[in-house]
Amino acid sequence: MTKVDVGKKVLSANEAYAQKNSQLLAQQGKPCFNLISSPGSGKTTILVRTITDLAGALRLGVIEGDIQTDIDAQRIRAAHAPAVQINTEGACHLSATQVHRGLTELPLDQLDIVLIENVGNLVCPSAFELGEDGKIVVLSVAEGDDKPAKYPAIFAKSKVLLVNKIDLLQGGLVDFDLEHVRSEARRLNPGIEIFPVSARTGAGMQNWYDWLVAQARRSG
Ligand SMILES: Nc1nc2c(ncn2[C@@H]2O[C@H](COP(=O)(O)OP(=O)(O)OP(=O)(O)O)[C@@H](O)[C@H]2O)c(=O)[nH]1
Ligand SMILES: [Mg+2]
Repeated sequence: MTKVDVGKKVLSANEAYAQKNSQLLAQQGKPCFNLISSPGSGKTTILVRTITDLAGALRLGVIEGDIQTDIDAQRIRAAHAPAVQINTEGACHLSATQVHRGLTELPLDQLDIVLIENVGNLVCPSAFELGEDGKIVVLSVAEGDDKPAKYPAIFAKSKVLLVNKIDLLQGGLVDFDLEHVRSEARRLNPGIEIFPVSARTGAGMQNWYDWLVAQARRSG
């Protein structure tokens, strides 16, 4: 009986498209980052504030991944940036094939940088390369400071950790030890950049903007 390694084949198809995406982005000189987090950590709020605050300085385009609805793409378009919504219809992560479609639908020649908001999930998206230049993990303080230890893969693979909702730390509304998260994330990934931010108040966001602008300059 012939054995078919289905798992390997699926992964290979994804890898082939990831390579295509990476080549397309390199040809066009556009950096691309993949935002990954649990549902509700604030990915779309961060993107909307970033688009608004960097208007005139950096042109962002967004590929939105959700199981259903185009709510997030609508929020991006309301901030006056182009967005392509992809519905995975149940899948817990975006595939490189879906991202390829997103890249062909975005007006790449009018953009400085492409950001992908992956499906809200701290586990599956970390296993699928999309052809991006790097992953960005978002952890909100309401989720607890044990998350790097419990979900190490995404913290180990990401270029940047955005610790969001730091406004909630005031008044002791949540128990969250930022220094513990810093040391755990650095234990898993010594090179990771860590930016504590509040997409609600804007606190700390300038550090993230400086990093993003530097990535675009490097590619431009
Ligand atoms: N207090 C506070 N709330 C925030 C902050 N950022 C986002 N939120 C709130 O958190 C909730 C979820 O935010 P979203 O931006 O939709 O989160 P998301 O990660 O895009 O969610 P999914 O796309 O469903 O995975 C919303 O009610 C936001 O207003 C923040 O910095 N501080
Ligand atoms: Mg979202």
